[in-house]
Amino acid sequence: MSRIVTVGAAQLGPIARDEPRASVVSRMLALMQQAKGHGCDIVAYPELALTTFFPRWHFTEQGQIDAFFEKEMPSAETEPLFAEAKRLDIGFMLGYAELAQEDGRTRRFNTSILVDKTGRIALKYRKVHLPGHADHQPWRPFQHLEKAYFEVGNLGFPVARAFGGIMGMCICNDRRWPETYRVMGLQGVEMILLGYNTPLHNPPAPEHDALSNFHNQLSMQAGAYQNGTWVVGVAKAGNEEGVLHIGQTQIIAPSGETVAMCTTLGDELCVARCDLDLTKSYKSTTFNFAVHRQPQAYGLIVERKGAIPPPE
Ligand code: CDT
Repeated sequence: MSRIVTVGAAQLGPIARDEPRASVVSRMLALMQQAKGHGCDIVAYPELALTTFFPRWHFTEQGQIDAFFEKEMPSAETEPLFAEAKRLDIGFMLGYAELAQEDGRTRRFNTSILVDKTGRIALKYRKVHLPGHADHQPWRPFQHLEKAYFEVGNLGFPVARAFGGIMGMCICNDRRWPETYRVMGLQGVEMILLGYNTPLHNPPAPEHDALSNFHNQLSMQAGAYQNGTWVVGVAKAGNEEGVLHIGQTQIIAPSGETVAMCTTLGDELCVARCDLDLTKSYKSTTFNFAVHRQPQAYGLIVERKGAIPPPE
């Protein structure tokens, strides 16, 4: 048996602060058309795909921040993505900054949506693991103010039946956390789509810089293997407003092996025919959770308050 979903991972090169959304959308449409040419069922874009990675700057005016957010989806500017995808009979995953009116107040999330081939939003996810800091830290060469500009996502890690399988999403820093994959793994996820903006330089820990690409691989390949799922990681890459970002957009099989990877730091598509049935041999043997997981024997140290003594 095989259940093939052909995926195009659509890496974007840098987006300038003053690049209009219409220009970014036309770059994305070009990649979507390429993906269709390769027979893709889905094209996946990076985190915050419509604008530059704005949390690198400290803004004091809320209006300046909100200019990077989408108040509706689709909007006049993003509708061409929905229209072209429907015309081409292709689905897509899109990351964007979401401004929502919810619980009687304005809320801001780092969000991604999975749109099926009919143009319906089949799944929505709001980033849980927000990296960086909430206060302006002038000592840094660039800021990482996600904790100031976004709330922690309030949707959990949902999965949905779409494209003939069980699909999930996460966003950037989420990929470094085993909980991300395991929560979806426990729901039977077969493909996780994720976008990222990862600076090569980590100001609080420059000793990690030389390992940025390795840590990217390590996290996603481990997440795929340990949960028997496909993982599709899509970068916004290159030198964006003076900050270098890693590329390595890639598609990873449930074996943990990378089967396709971009080789540039610009707009580039890599494609793989992903057989969702390849998840089965992992989910039914080594990582058969029902048989081998021992949750009753975990919980203890991490959940018992005070189990880890404070430092002397
Ligand atoms: N966008 C985002 O989440 N970036 C973070 C930077 C963290 S620095 C280690 C990431 O995890 O790639």
